[in-house]
Amino acid sequence: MAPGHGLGGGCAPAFRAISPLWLAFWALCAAFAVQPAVAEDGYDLWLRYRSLPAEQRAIYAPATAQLVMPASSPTLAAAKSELSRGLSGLLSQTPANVERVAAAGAVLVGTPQSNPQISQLELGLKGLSPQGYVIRQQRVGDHTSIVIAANDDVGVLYGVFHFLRLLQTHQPLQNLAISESSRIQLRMLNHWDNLDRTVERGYSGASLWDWHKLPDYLDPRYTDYARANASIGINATVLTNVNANALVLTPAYLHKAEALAKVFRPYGIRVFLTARFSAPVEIGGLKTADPADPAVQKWWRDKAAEIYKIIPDFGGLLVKANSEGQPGPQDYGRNHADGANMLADAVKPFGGTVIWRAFVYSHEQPDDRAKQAYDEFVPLDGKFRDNVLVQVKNGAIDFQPREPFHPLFGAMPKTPLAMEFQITKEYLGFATHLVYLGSFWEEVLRADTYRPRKGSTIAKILDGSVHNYARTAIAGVANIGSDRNWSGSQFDQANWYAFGRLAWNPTLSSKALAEEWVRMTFFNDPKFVERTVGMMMKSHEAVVDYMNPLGLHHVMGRGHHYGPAPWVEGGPRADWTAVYFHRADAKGIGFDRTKTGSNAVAQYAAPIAAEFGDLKRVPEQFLLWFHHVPWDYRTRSGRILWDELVYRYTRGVDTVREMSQTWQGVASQVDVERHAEVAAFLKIQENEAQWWRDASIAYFQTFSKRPLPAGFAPPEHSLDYYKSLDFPYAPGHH
Ligand code: GCW
Repeated sequence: MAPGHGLGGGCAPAFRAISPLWLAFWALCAAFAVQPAVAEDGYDLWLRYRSLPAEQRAIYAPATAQLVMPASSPTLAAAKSELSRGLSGLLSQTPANVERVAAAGAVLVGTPQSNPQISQLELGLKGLSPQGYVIRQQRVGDHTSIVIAANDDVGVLYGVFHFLRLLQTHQPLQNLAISESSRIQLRMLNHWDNLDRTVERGYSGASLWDWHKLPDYLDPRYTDYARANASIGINATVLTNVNANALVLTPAYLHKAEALAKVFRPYGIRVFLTARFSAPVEIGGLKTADPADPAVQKWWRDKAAEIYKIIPDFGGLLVKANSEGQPGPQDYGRNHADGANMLADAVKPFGGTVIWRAFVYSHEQPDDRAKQAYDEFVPLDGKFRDNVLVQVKNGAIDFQPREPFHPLFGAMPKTPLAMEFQITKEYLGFATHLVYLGSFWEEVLRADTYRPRKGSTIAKILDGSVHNYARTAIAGVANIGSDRNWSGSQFDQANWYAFGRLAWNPTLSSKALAEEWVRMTFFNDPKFVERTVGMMMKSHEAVVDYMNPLGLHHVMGRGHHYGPAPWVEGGPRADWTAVYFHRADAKGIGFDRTKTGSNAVAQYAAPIAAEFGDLKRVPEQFLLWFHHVPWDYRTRSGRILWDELVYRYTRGVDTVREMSQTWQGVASQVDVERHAEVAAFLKIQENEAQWWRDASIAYFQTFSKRPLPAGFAPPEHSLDYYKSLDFPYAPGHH
């Protein structure tokens, strides 16, 4: 039986069609006590150290027979235990510990301080970033050894994970000469986890943080969470929701956070918390939270001192202020810089950072919501303290299936800007739609802002090279919860994985990352990898097609954001409706953001503004994002707009169907448990893609008044039917 495969995966697939034979074969397997492998529920993530095929073991085992790795710190001990765990799982051997390199086949691991052998080698450690590392195969004395070395212990841990990845993905060890430096300093997860263990926009169970049992009970999952994050280079975690609860800053909760920080520390992960701007009133007994008030400033200074006494390496505070009802400095006539700077001054003596979110749109502001963050923040450039970062979502609206990059990137040269991606799939079908986000993030990271000149990609802005930012950061809104598979679905693990790897190096290829992940998480067979990665790589385009083709956006169900609802109108504010964004009428559809409309295009650098603002040149994927286009407008395919919309909606559904078939086709190469879960979810996705297509077509047809192009099936139900669907208990909505 293939290693790591359940019984169903191991028995010959050809028999499956012929059921009596299949049954007989199965019985035979059972009779010979072929044990199903450990239940494959996805818990192990990509750190799945199942025994490698004999061929690989024959290569790797001799090369790793001995381990020279003093473990003089908790981080080195964690690294050593991971290496032993990995090697014993992958190679069924635990290397012997040796003091000196006694024979061929040694792995030397450590820093020059922790391992005397490393201090004697010329390894090129000087040029590494903090937490960077090298992995080399080289002569040490008379022997060829593998050296995993770094300047700091966390770098060693990262090097160990990288080395294990090489084995997991069957890479050659000959002449290894890897030198890895991170491009971005703070690589963080943002948990939108509440103190009652609900998770805002969470689709993978309850919060991992069991606040009630903390600090005394430490769920072993906390350690596995830290291992998984360290394996992809994540070095910071914000434990709590940006829609913050001030209670997390009270002593009882700070001690709970301390307990988590202790678990994470050896893995190089620093803990951050969210700060509710009105905390001085809510838990401090003050009458105001005005940042200009000395008593308020003192309260935050004292609070910072208290936090750092409990958690000495506390990372800092993440703040959502004056956005969607959260309190903030504007409540007192102050601006975002006033608010951020007050907190920055409080944490500064302790080396803390304030991360201030730019996801703001005012309550009164009647202007295009897409313009508001830029309008509020650009005038504040240069006004923030040097320990403040401004965190900007990838697009100007809100994590839509596809958005053009946020115009703030490149527009604040004197303020370090951090990226906020959303790993949890709030607008992408939740956990049951297979959508690999790596390709979308790559699209955003490679986008050229032209600020101040051509070649200033988002990746280069984030890594600080364009504007010489002293601080750099990237955040992903986590998709992790208490579900056994962590992320709500097997394939959603790939998004956590790709986020971490891109945070380490935003120029990596999303396809290469998908390949790594598939090999580690499932199986190394080249055909399997090709098919599975192929399915992942078309998944983002598919969801855009069936939900939001041609630049449509914000047409989902109200509140919970589940399913199509382009008819949403009315309610508390226009920019929480769908009609505000698609603007369909008898003439056409789309939001005019050119000079004849809201002129949001003008927030981009001139060459981009010219491209997006020109109906003839705008990339078609953003057509209706920037233009209101007549129904009979001829698109690049030659089809008129209405037909093109129908074509794309339909193509999205067809792609999901193909994905489902691909997955059926690899059934024999995947353990039954995970295969069945993915297959069932793909079926849900196929039905929901059809629903998105049909409901959208039924609705927009009431404006276009055009027939469907020949050969395209009409919606299955009436528009009234789709409108009548109601989901009061859709997950993730609090
Ligand atoms: O995407 C929207 C979500 C809110 C979220 C907000 C934000 C945390 O619907 O649930 O609140 O963005 O990013 O602040």
